[in-house]
Amino acid sequence: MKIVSAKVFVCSPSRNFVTLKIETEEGIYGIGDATLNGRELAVASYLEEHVVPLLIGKDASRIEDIWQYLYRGVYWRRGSITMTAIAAVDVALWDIKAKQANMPLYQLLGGKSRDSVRVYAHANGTNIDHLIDEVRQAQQLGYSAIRIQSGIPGIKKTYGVTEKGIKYEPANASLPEEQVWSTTKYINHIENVFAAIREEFGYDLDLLHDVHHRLTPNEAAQVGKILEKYRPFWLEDMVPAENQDSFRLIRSRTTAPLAVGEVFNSIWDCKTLIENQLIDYIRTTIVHAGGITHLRRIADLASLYHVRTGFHGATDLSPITMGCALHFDTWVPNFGIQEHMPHEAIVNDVFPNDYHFDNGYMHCGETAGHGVDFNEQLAAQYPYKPAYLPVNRLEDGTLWNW
Ligand code: GCO
Ligand code: MG
Repeated sequence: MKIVSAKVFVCSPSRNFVTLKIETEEGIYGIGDATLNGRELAVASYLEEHVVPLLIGKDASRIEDIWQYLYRGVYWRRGSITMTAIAAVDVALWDIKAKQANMPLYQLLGGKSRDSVRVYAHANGTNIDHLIDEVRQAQQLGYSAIRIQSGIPGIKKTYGVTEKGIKYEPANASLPEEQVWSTTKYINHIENVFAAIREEFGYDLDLLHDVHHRLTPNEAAQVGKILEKYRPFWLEDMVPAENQDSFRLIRSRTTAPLAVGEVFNSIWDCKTLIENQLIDYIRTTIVHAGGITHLRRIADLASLYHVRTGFHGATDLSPITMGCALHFDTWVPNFGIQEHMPHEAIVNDVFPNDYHFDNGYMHCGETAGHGVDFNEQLAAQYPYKPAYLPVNRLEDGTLWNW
């Protein structure tokens, strides 16, 4: 199973994606996602300049050894660029191994632990009435878990709230858009949002909410205390988590379940949080945290401490990551929930896949491999476009977390 070629593709069918294709002497190929929103070309260049030359001639079946070679063997460890590049290689190699075994990926991981994967939808309202409509629409599609985000009076643009009907995350052409944040306005409003949704829909629906790293630990504890009576399924990214100890303060003051980790890239980013049972859900993804090989270690560590998975699944992760996540979710014993934000039709044309949604659940397919392919010819019609996520400032102009 000698690797004879590894190629990197950057395309933009409605948004940017970086894709790695590894081919073996036997003609079996594997596909990996290497997309890091707003920093796409850094990963593409890391792969092209520093990883592809090391892969040629290596045995594609030695997934673990290649992982260690790219992690330990590089001296400069971790970081989102490195770990995304490693993930792309790892996923492509798992794809090859599963194709060689003529099995869907979940079989190689250990087989099914469940029949289908529960996913949560996004309901984004410019105001509470609009949010109620969005929640109702999601409920009608069969979702029983819905993330609720609402515009905040007095704040022009709020994270997660896009124009009506547009589900995908903003990544602006040209330079980053600057937005304004007020914690006071948010805290004054968020209880109204939960109260209104509970009043309208009752308590059968699981409600999730993403604070997107905006609060201090003490503010997060206040929000947890305010919202816990509305029984959220989780409160996500209440604070930035570089300082994992921040969660001790939040945890000691509220029973609201906590989710974190979409920006983590290694087991070291979540070790303290998991070992001290400071969180309930770990959101670290295959694409940004070293692939299946590394995420499996994180999930196993988490399982010792009653922490469940709740993988990031926004549309800036390509269908390759979604396909792999669904195989992983189908196997992983300590599964919690999976984020679902459907890709646009053109994205599914560029990345033909065999997974499907049905009534609040997703199902991975039975195709050998991870079940997602890449249409190079079609992708070539959508060249890369520079795009950035917004940045945030406080009302006095201080740069804040977006
Ligand atoms: C989520 C995330 C995303 C991120 C996006 C950044 O919970 O889905 O917060 O929406 O903002 O992935 O590129
Ligand atoms: Mg999030």
